[in-house]
Amino acid sequence: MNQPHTYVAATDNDARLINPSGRLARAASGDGVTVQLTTPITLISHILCPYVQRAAIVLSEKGVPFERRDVDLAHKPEWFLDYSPLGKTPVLLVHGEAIFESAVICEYLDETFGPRLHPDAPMARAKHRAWMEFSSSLLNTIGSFYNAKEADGMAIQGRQIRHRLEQLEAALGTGPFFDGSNFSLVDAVFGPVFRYFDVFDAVKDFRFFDALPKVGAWRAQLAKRPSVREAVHEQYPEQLRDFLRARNSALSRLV
Ligand SMILES: N[C@@H](CCC(=O)N[C@@H](CS)C(=O)NCC(=O)O)C(=O)O
Repeated sequence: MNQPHTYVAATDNDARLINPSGRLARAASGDGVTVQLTTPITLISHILCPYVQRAAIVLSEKGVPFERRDVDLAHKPEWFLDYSPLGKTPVLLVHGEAIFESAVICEYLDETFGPRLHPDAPMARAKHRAWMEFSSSLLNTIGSFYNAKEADGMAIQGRQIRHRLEQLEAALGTGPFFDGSNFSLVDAVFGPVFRYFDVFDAVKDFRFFDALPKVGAWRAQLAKRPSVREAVHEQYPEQLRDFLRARNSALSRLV
């Protein structure tokens, strides 16, 4: 892993932050600055964590090689807690420095490596950030759905999921991505959200996506995207099913 890699950073400053002693050169084509890196980027991960997947998708969209190190969140190692003040994955290690919080990691990567995934206009960018936050809230609701102890509670959370998906339907344009033809950070954070439903669908027809053509089409687009597909291990569906079975929840009894 100590082979030098060449990356394209957005600005000279970003390139120096990534590798203070690296050689900088203007990219021959287009904007950006090439920088030689000798320090690998490490994504401290958990096999099922949707927030980790966000970072893995962004790294992949930008063609940045990285090493993934999975931790057992049930038995957090000391070195992990040193890097992660909240004890959560993901953590991105860059040149020995740790960044925690997935949205912050995504923004850092977007400011540092091309191509830009956020829109240029401040208003559009603010809206994209807001929908990223919406995806975090939807992930929390999905967690409440699969953790609900009784069927009634699960049904309440299921209605909340449906409501959120209806809100998304109203916010979407003509596609294929959230921002038309551009794959953006919003797509990167919704890929892991939709992945849950592939496993839920195999358990029962919850009809979450009925009569939501735009959300359905977006979900299908993201499921095909290589960066989204490759953000998890091949055994992910079985691993998620095992995890759901072990929740001792209403959903566990159906899995
Ligand atoms: N706001 C955080 C959420 C990360 C998060 O909740 N990670 C979960 C795994 S998916 C975690 O590490 N949980 C362990 C714990 O809370 O103890 C982010 O966006 O990075």
